[in-house]
Amino acid sequence: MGLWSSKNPKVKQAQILLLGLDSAGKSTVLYKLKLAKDIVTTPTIGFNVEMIELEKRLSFTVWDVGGQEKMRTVWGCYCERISGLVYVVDSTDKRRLEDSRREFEHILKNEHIKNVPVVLLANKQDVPGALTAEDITRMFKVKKLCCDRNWYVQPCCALTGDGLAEGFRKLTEFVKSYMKPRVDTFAFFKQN
Ligand SMILES: Nc1nc2c(ncn2[C@@H]2O[C@H](COP(=O)(O)OP(=O)(O)O)[C@@H](O)[C@H]2O)c(=O)[nH]1
Ligand SMILES: [Mg+2]
Repeated sequence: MGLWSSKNPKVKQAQILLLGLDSAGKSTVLYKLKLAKDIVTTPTIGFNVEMIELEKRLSFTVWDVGGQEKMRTVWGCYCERISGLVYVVDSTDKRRLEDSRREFEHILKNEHIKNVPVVLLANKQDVPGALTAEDITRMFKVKKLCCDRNWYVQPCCALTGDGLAEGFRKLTEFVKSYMKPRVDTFAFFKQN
């Protein structure tokens, strides 16, 4: 669900959930977007949260929740009030691809994120032999799993930032259309 920012009513705020297995590159994505520079990440214990303004009237609060096995059990707790899901896949980690796919399928079943738009980031495209975005789309059965929502699979390299702007541009477009009817409903209740 979208919320109005208390600081400036003209700036809409959307909660974005950033998920994926540990070491997929979530924190690298977050800090590349936030700081536009390389940082050395350490495994995320718990979560990181950052506000990111990619355009003037829309601000994202991005929740980067740890991807270790024990943290995956609490992913569902972060799903309330989410307007967008970014799921990061390590396109080189073929051994754990099925684990990642299973977790992806599981999180999509959470009732709070029904219809919430999804951008999958096929990360680590700089590594030779990485699976392509098309491979990931097929292997994750994205068309089938996301038939009830807007979705997009973006190849990227979080280290250099290649592909991140495109992926988050798509997310912005989806989030705007996801929030619109909810904002209209809110306005209706205020008037009546
Ligand atoms: N080659 C390569 N390594 C990456 C990329 N993105 C992240 N990494 C590395 O993958 C490791 C895990 O990244 P991190 O962001 O901590 O993953 P997280 O556990 O999902 O938050 C780190 O050593 C990163 O430098 C990428 O696009 N290409
Ligand atoms: Mg992390």
